[in-house]
Amino acid sequence: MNDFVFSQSKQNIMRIDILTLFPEMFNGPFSESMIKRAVDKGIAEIHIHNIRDYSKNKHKRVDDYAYGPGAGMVMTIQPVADCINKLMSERRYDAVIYTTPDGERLEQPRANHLSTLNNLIILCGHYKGVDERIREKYVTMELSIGDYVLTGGELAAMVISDSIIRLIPGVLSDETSALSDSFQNGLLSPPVYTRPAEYDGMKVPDILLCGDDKKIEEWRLEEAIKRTKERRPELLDDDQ
Ligand code: 6GU
Repeated sequence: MNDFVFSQSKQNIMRIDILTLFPEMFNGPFSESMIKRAVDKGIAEIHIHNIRDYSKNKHKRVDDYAYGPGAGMVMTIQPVADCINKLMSERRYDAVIYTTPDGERLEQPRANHLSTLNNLIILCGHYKGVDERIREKYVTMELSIGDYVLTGGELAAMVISDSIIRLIPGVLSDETSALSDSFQNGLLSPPVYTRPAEYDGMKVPDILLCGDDKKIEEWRLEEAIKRTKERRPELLDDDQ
């Protein structure tokens, strides 16, 4: 087995095991930026498992024709079950997530909840999906990242992992910044500006230069509400 491991430390940290047919896809995104920092700091561990390594088929096959008429390949049970069983014999998992367009849509409250857990498995769907019996026996949560179809569940697994890991305390340099994200208060974010105060005739709103933090916070909230009304009015309809 040549599973890749993105990790530094072993203690009391978020562990995500990702089962995929395309392990190389994870090298770039998980070796950069925020996720890399979380791994380097020992806050998160990400283990990528190549499902093909677990195949007992002599050609290392991991898929087969769907029963019934029509085209389409289905991920077979054996390699996926063997990989999940091995992991489950080593530690307790809080959730086994399957990425699929027919899953529940990932939204901020779900990411918040997942970020409080310790051990997660993410199974990346491919082809026409995995044999239904894997879903029945092992999967506890089926997630989609939106109403469009991707080639496979890998990009979705990266999106899910990123949305979770950035919320773990100590990952973002300014811990409060995750709390002021769009969606955390049910609103989109207000506009932001940095120096210079004037560029090519375009000015920063005067209020941001007034020095009164309370006034600026009020302005930001107004702008956030205005932006949410204009762009995503349905966010304001809900319970708040
Ligand atoms: Cl989780 N998988 C695939 N293949 N497509 C998707 C998706 C997942 N979420 C949105 N589109």
